[in-house]
Amino acid sequence: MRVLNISSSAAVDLLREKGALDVLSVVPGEDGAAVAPTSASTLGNEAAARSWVGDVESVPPYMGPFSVAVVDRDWDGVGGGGLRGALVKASLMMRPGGHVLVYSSRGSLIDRDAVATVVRDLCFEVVGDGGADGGAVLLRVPDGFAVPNVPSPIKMSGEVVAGYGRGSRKLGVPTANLRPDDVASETDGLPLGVYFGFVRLESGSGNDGVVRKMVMNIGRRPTFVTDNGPEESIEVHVMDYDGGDFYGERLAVLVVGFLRPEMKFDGLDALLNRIQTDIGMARSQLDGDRWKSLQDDW
Ligand code: RBF
Ligand code: MG
Repeated sequence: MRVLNISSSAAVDLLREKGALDVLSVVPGEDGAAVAPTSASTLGNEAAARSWVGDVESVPPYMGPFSVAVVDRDWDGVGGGGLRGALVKASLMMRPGGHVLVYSSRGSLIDRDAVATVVRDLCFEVVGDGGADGGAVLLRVPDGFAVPNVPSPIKMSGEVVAGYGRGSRKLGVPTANLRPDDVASETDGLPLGVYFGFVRLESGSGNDGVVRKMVMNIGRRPTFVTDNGPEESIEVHVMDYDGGDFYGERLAVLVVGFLRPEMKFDGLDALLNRIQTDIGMARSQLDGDRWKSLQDDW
């Protein structure tokens, strides 16, 4: 079990005593310093305690995924993005079924509703608080990254319309944009961000009856659009498909999981990199026991 410790090193001994194999502690300091092993092995096969010098937002994704994260809201390593920044970053590195414990080493109350608001657009459910005294709040990543707080899977169907810039094909991640009105009742209230599930053509000449895997972005594309955009777009990338576009046809979509909020990336490369990660995560979830059986049955 790999643990991300965003609190003082006092927690490390306890975590290892409780069986954590590998604890990565975020230690405030100059960003980007190499990971310093404090035990003989850093391979994850033996108990190891490592430190990342910098704040949590600079922890490289390859150091995860984590089953547990411990977040002291008052720890310097939480960084400039505050609790929100730390929880966004943690959410990008957690395994499904993993837990995040949020507490305050200064003994301040952690308000459950306030934390729920902070994580509203992250793949966490608030599963409890750390006691009646409000000392901590516990978050959980749903099994299979199931969409939190709404009954899922979510089935929707929409006509494919022209996107804004038709840029996604050039980017190497072609997307079919669903007409927002067609899916408004199903997407209403869902946070902006990246979802995954299955897709099939409902009609049209290219209808081969095949159900494919998909990732879907609901959002305003803040990496490219700065004026908040005219309208949310609902873009479906059909995985393992290199046929033509679907303009004018209808797609049936089954949304099963949610990966992350929509984010403003530092340029195209960073966005494309993350989209490849999204696709990889979606693929491994959709091939797993939890979702696979849905593929042919919806
Ligand atoms: N655009 C963003 O600005 N931020 C994102 O986090 C983001 N995530 C995406 C994830 C996926 C899986 C896909 C297919 C698209 C995403 N986009 C995102 C939209 C992307 O900017 C868009 O596809 C291109 O601008 C072409 O319209
Ligand atoms: Mg498109």
